[in-house]
Amino acid sequence: MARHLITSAIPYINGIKHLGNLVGSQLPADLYARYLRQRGHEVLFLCATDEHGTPAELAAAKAGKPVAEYCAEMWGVQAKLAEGFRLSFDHFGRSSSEQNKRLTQHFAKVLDDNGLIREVSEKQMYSHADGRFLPDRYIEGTCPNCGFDSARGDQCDNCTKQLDPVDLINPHSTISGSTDLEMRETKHLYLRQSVMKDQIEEWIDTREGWPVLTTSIAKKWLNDGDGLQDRGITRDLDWGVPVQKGDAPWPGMEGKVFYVWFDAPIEYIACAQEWVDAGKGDNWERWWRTDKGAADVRYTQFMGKDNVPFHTLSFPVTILGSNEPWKLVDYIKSFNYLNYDGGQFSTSRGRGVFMDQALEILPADYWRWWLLSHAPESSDAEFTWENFQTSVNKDLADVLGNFASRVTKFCRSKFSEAVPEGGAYGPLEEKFIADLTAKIREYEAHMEAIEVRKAAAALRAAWVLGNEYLQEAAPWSTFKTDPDTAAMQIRLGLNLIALYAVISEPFIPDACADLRSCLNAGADWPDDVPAALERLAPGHAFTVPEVTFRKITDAEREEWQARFAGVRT
Ligand code: B3M
Ligand code: ZN
Repeated sequence: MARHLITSAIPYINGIKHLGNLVGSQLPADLYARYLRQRGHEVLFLCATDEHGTPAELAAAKAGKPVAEYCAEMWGVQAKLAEGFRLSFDHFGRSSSEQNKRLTQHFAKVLDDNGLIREVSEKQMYSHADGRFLPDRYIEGTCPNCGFDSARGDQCDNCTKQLDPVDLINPHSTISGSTDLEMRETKHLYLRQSVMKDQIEEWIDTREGWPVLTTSIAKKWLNDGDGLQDRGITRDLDWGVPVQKGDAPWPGMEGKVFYVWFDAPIEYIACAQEWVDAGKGDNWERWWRTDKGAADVRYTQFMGKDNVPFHTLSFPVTILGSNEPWKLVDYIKSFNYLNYDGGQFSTSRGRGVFMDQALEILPADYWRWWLLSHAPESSDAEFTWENFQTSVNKDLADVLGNFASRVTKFCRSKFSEAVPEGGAYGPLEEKFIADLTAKIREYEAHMEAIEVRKAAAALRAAWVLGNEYLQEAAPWSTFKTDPDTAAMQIRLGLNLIALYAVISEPFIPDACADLRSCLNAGADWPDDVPAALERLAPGHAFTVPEVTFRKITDAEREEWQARFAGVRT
């Protein structure tokens, strides 16, 4: 038994997330958290909303609400959707919390004490047409690195390079479209990332077994071009963590806030404090302070590939630069993008299926299964309605659901709603149990390595083994000549449903809970597979489950395809 801290990248507050966002961080993080809990580990699984920065300000303005009110409301919406998808966070916090404000100001102070912050008088884009300084995201232009013509002032979506607005070629305001921009003098704080380049590089180089996607992105920004550059960590905005040195004012920084990417990862820590302050835990330091027990914690982060530079470079600079005993991440699992039906999911353009819409049309398990079994791990993946229909109908309805329904219904009709007795296993059963054991061990290995697709494939294969066994054993014909053997086969089948309802839980928790309750079965992991297959003893009562998974019809598929072909309004 070990202790595992797990965080998912914290979703921006501005609006409901699409399925591409979900599968890129929160959902696989949940898969892993559920699995580890089932295996008896102590888990703290945290997520929060990312509430600062210009996107929040903009969205609130658009909704005609004060930004604090807008954020509080949207936090509620996102928390409810997270519940709907059965994301099992121990706490779903808010980066606008008091805890995060204090901690962010604390980090700024210690970084400054350690000589890692410098004040820079710089010129910033002021837009005459808009009458304001333009935050990075409100400026678009051509990327100096790759030539992409809609690069934003903070980052190029095409090549993922972190940018500053002044780097852009031909910049314009995205508010007014105006190119009447003027560079005006203003003072900002810079985090001296450059002086920590060697330390960060050494840290990255000594991470063992990290996914190539994670390390390659990190190495690229460490070694390409100008390497790890100092980074502005303050902004001219109203909404955010006020720039202070701890609880003291920071002369010359009045009216400024910290950059959203400075305080957002700090929320991972603050969230653990929120968890304690909400009365759900009693000690956050044993998860986050290596001097208070967190040295024994294994910390895993989940995120989309666009977030990797901030988690491999910027946040570690904050942590290491503080010289305080904070826990550093042990493993970063990153994901490529999920595309939608021939294009990209897009929040700004409302393209694709969003979390609320998904739950309106089908229960969470259907989405969880498809998304996780098609997780964009080694490359980008694509959601198509055809593929979704096929996977759900085959894997969930035909293979798992059908198995559960056939076995329980046959038992009810030929024996009773209780596990029949039957004789001893024959060679067919011995071979099946050996194969199943091997498959489950393979599944566990993939789960431990967070190989999501491979884990899904192994789980599916374990379901298929059961179907093949049933097909071969054919208790419905055996019953006619040898009811005792048929009883044994059904006893095994019922136990197998109970076993599936445990090992499939990280992927499809609702169906598993239903099946376990119909079978009056427990949730212990099948460490010993043959023993687990004898847990439901002869005479053990059960009820036939309602349809566990229904099929998606062609008519539904077409309807949804048409409904989600356009742009969300
Ligand atoms: N909110 C970006 C995103 O949702 C950002 C992640 C912050 S993680 C500290 O993709
Ligand atoms: Zn670029």
